[in-house]
Amino acid sequence: MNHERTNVPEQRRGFSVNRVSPRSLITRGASALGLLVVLASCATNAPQDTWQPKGPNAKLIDDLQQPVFAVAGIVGIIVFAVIVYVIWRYKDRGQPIPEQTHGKPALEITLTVIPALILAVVGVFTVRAIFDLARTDDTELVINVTGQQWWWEYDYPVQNDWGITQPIISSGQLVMPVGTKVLLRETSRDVIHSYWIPALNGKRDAVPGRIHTLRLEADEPGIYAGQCTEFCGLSHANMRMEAVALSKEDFAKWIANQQAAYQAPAEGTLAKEGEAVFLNQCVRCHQVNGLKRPDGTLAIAAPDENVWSGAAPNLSKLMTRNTFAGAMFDLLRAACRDDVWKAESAEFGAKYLAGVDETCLNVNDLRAWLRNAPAEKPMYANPALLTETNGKYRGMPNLGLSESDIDKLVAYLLTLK
Ligand code: HEC
Ligand SMILES: [Cu+2]
Repeated sequence: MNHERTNVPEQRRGFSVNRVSPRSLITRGASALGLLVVLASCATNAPQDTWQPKGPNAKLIDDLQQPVFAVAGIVGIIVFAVIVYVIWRYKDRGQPIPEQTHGKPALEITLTVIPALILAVVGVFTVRAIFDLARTDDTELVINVTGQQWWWEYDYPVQNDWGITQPIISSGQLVMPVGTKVLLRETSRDVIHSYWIPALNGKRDAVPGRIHTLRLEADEPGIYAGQCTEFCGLSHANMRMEAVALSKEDFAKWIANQQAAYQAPAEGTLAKEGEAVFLNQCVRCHQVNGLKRPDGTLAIAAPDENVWSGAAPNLSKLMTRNTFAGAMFDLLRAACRDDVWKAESAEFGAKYLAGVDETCLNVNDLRAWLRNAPAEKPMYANPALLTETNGKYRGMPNLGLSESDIDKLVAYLLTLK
């Protein structure tokens, strides 16, 4: 039975054969661009690649996502192939409308049961993985992790088995032993953040007033990069972190050093002058354990009176880490940093534990930070707030230091290791 639209497809066919329509040009351009974008994502050295698990927790997730991705991919290809076939096979060529029927119970039931079965199987394995990832009873080491705008603080509570006899507070790099079930206890001091080291596990939100746990375990010594994955304000993109896995022996050395007593710089050195500047300018926010005032009293930082989140990084062992300001900047110059990052796992620990010295210090970025931190890391969308602080800052303020004070401070900071 013919109907009135019979001649329309003829016209369309003629049109598309004779010349390329602007619309199909756009389609082709968009597909080419899409392909380019997809290809651009094929990096061989991508430290945050979720397809390269480096520990049992991430492996558990990967073992789930590989087969599911394959099954979903096959189903997807079949569905697309059928759609393309149906579009081509039944396209309007002016043929009569076929006999109209309603329903096909056998087919409908089959097409409901097959996906339900696939999802049920995927579901069983997923639920099992969720429970395995939520285990806390086999924990061997606990590290408290606190997010704030825009850096992470690590606090190692006393654990005699690991030689941690006094709490260790650090930032930027989470140092952990390999082959150990580490449990992070996460919280936040301001807004919601999310902790994510793709090579070691999935994400876990850090929420104010709550403690969320996240298992981490690394198979090999090395540095595993990550970043905050819950939008948390202006410098969200600059809130990075690195997990550093050390052999158990190297971890013990790291622990011992973190608890080692403060070494005041020798009298008459530039570093000693830097210590005095530090006492004047910095100690109201930054704790350096064991640092004493000229009158012999311990200098205790009061970040809660000066910073909105109530905390600033503990700088006691600053030069034992490779990064600063939420792992946004390297403390090591590029060549020295490459040397650590690309070290064979057997040599990695010794290189990492060497810390930062004068020749390897990324002095430019550190000086720029001390000169004017908010210019290096955006802290306020509204610059007016930089001066109108109510006595409290969001991040590190611009302290208007002189270049000679910065010289002294850099010399002093280099002794903190
Ligand atoms: C009003 C409080 C405040 C004062 C005063 C202050 N800072 Fe900071 N500082 C911070 C905060 C907050 C951060 C974390 C900022 C970030 O990472 O976004 C920080 C970060 C740093 C870092 C990076 C540490 C790390 O591990 O990431 C260094 C180094 C530093 N400050 C040195 C100094 C020095 C030296 C002085 C004195 C000249 C000083 N700060 C004064 C609040 C302060
Ligand atoms: Cu964040």
